Amino acid sequence: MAKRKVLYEGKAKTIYEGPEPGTVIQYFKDDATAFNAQKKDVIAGKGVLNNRISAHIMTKLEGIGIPTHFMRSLNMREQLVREVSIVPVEVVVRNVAAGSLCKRLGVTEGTTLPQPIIEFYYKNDDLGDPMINEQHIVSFGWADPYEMDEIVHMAYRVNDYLNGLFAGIGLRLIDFKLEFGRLFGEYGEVYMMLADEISPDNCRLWDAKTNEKMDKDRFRQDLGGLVEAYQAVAERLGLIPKGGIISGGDINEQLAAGLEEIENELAKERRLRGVKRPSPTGGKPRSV
Ligand code: ADP
Ligand code: AIR
Ligand code: ASP
Repeated sequence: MAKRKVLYEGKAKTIYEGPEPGTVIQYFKDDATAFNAQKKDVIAGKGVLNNRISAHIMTKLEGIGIPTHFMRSLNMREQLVREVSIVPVEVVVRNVAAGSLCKRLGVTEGTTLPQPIIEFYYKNDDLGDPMINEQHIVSFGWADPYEMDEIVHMAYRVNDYLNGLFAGIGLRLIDFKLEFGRLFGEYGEVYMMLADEISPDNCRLWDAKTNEKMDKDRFRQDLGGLVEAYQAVAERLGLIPKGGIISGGDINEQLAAGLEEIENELAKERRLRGVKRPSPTGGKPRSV
């Protein structure tokens, strides 16, 4: 097979040139990083689980009308996605206080927030992803007020939907991070869509009964058992058989490979729909 061109080597994923113009391949690595890559490790099987979980969640979100970059699963570690121009803003939605919110404001971890809180961070590793607000985003041209309206609207919808999805499998959605990207249409029109991944690498998920952490905090806080926790999430979502597909760092490749078809059956429908999407809302921009 011809060697594929690497377009971008990230901390947790590699982006390869896709088979057709306008597409790229997301390859999920086993690398885990935290605190702006000051802490690093390789955790066998993490990439396989995140690939599957993210494919599933993106498919579900498409199903409720949220445009996403996801097209279809290719194999255990890869998915075909639409190539987008990433908005350099990390959108964090919080339901319960944890992580940097607690550090910054002295709030006790686990405090339920009276309403979901949206935060923005400038996606820039050299600067350590500093927190920003909508005025920074608009002033520096990272997104315009109409796009911010769309982004905020989608972020709330994703939060509502995912809260229900996870509650249904005994998990509390504490917080999560989203990335959005622009797809340029034939006539210069712009479609804003959800990109990157949604997985326990960028969501905090606690067991509803025990409050056990089932996300990347297991790595950040040296709690151990990361793959077991991610497997339990995938298992509860019905994506892998009971007992899991990874044990002692070994991946049951045959079992893992056979699972792709589930997502792809759903993806067929999506391919028919193509990239044409309703044009962005023409509503008034939010005052910023
Ligand atoms: P990081 O850049 O923080 O190291 P990753 O290792 O997850 O993160 O790398 C994946 C990169 O690909 C991210 O920078 C993300 O913004 C970018 N990306 C995600 N989805 C798409 C897409 N559909 N098209 C182009 N780039 C994307
Ligand atoms: N996140 C933010 N930057 C990278 C990631 N993965 C996610 C975390 C957490 C949420 O955003 O995984 O779910 C908030 O992170 P923090 O560190 O600001 O509390
Ligand atoms: N992945 C990011 C990093 O490497 C942030 C994090 O998840 O903590 O720093």
